[in-house]
Amino acid sequence: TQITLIGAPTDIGAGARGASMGPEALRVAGLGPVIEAQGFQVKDRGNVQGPANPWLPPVDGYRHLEEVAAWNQAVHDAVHEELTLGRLPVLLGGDHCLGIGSISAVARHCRAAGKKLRVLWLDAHADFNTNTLTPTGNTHGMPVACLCGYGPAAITGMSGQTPDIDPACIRQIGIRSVDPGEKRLVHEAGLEVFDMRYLDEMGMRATMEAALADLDADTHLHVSFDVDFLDPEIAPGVGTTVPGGPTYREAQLCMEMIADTGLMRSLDVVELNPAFDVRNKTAELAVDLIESLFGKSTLVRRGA
Ligand code: DIR
Ligand code: MN
Ligand code: MN
Ligand code: MN
Repeated sequence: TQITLIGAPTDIGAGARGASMGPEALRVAGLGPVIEAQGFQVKDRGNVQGPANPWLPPVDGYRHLEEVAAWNQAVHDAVHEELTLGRLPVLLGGDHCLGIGSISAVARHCRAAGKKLRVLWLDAHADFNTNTLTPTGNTHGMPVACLCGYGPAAITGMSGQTPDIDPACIRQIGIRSVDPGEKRLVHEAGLEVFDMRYLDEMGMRATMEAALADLDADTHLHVSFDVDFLDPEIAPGVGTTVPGGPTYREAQLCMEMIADTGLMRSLDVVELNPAFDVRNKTAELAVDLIESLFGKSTLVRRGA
């Protein structure tokens, strides 16, 4: 498999400025060479372009909807092109609103190729807000809802069909911050959420076994990795920290179990915010975890 890095330097959907510096911080932390060292060919196609962040208050419950749509279209086009060429796209965000463009492209590709889709959403947040439920108007809190058909026309149905994905294909892991209205909609849509309480009670191994159950060779596995998934003690470089996330070892196990499936075909790395980081350590941690996601393990392991 060839890997393509796609930068999307924007914080258009976020509540703090600075995620626009994420792609370069990941490159500086050595992302390309680290994936290459796992035996892959890596191409960095540089950054997609989009409008500046006007930093305005919400209109009709959305901040910067027009600009958010433009960034997502650029991401959608780039991700879809790489999938069509048979490559594995790695989206370097940028904030998590870009999951709309990325995953709608994956959904479009899977539909055309007759492949099943499983989306792993690693995040502190459910990202299932709508313009009426959101406390902030920030679209990085809305991508999962938009992909499931709860959103404005500009950023729903980008795959050519609404909803872009069936909520049943999503597994959310690490969730510990859900707004009150958002919580109702999560239950109504029937999202499968492995929240931090589930992780505390069952452990990361049983959680990942459940989240990765019923995959087959025909499944396209997409991983959407919001860096705020990680505990802020180890990953301070994000705009919206929530205490009580997975530890370093738990996160490593999560990534290694995904790698063991051999089914990951696309990846988002989002919400890294160098303005909040300490000597780029969160970027370095993200790269270390991505190394495991692409198959690095301490020793050769047999069986499952
Ligand atoms: C919050 C924060 N639920 C919102 N969401 C974040 O603004 O909708 N998502 N930070 O990653
Ligand atoms: Mn998120
Ligand atoms: Mn988050
Ligand atoms: Mn590693």
